[in-house]
Amino acid sequence: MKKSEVLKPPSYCDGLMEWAGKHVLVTGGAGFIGSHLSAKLLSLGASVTVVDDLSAGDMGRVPKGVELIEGCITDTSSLSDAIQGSDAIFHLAAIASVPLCEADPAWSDKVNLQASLEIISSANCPVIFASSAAIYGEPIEIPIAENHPISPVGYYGQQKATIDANICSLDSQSTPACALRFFNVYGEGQDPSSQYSGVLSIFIDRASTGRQISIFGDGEQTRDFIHVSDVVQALLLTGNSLVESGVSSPAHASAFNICTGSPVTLNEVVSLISAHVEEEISVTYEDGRDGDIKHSSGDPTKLQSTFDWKPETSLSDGILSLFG
Ligand code: UD2
Repeated sequence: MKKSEVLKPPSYCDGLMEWAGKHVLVTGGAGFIGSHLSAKLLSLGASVTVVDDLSAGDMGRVPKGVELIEGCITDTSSLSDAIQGSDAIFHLAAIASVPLCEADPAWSDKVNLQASLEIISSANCPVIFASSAAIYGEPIEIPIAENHPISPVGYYGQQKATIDANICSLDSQSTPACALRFFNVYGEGQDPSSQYSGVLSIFIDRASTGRQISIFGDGEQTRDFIHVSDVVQALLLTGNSLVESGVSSPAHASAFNICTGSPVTLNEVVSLISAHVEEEISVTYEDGRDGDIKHSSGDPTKLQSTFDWKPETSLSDGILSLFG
């Protein structure tokens, strides 16, 4: 099959039935996205192993029935059995906090860069890598398509960009792999406790407990919020294609934006949230955050046209579910 041909998921079970009986390794599986993915894989009949050092993940989020290897991905020797015994690896583990990477670039280099390279090179099964919209930096064109220049600001984005580029340059002799460039992922289980948590989880947590919301800047910055269930679906569709077709998959050596293409401003987010709280939300406007990108809006066409994926959860439904 040529890369340009549309790959429709089988109609019998939204393209996901193939996971039954497969051994799947999820790095970072105790984290926000990884725990949703692990639960879904388990429900599809996969045998799931999670590796997580619980530095940001939470053991309580690892679903029952999943094997947990508690340790850091930098300890690749103790991971080798899990890597070699897998039919697919979803590599989500990372120091996901931009400021933490800035504070300790040597450590984030080890975790986000060196360990990722090691996992990809030692795997003998497909690897689906969690890349990030951070690799684009301040966009020069909106919406951002995958061929937008790569110009990350800071270590986190640079490290993600290096792995992403490494995957995109793989050839037909290499491990099947793809990079999914996540935009602003939100949903149940996202920790609101730090100022660098996802803005939606912070705003909902504060608004629902009658506390003030701080907007950094004028609130007119835009973000492309994507619900975690749509992210999981994208991971499974691309992973499934790599497992089925290996290096012939249209996902191999390719990167895909994971976004909705429908950005909203933070002021609009506050207005959507206000529909679910009785009292008026108290909002203060503070200085903009250093290094903040003004507009972030992705173009999801490539994933849509290659895998017939589309985001199913609108922002208003996603926010509603967080109040449920
Ligand atoms: C996201 C990713 C980050 C990196 C970056 C790349 C998250 C949580 N972070 O950062 O890892 O990939 O994209 O561009 O997905 N804000 C407020 N008030 C608050 C908290 C945030 O106004 O209490 C603003 C913040 O200044 C920013 C917007 O909300 O303008 C979104 O902030 P974020 O931290 O949720 O995500 P972002 O896009 O900065």
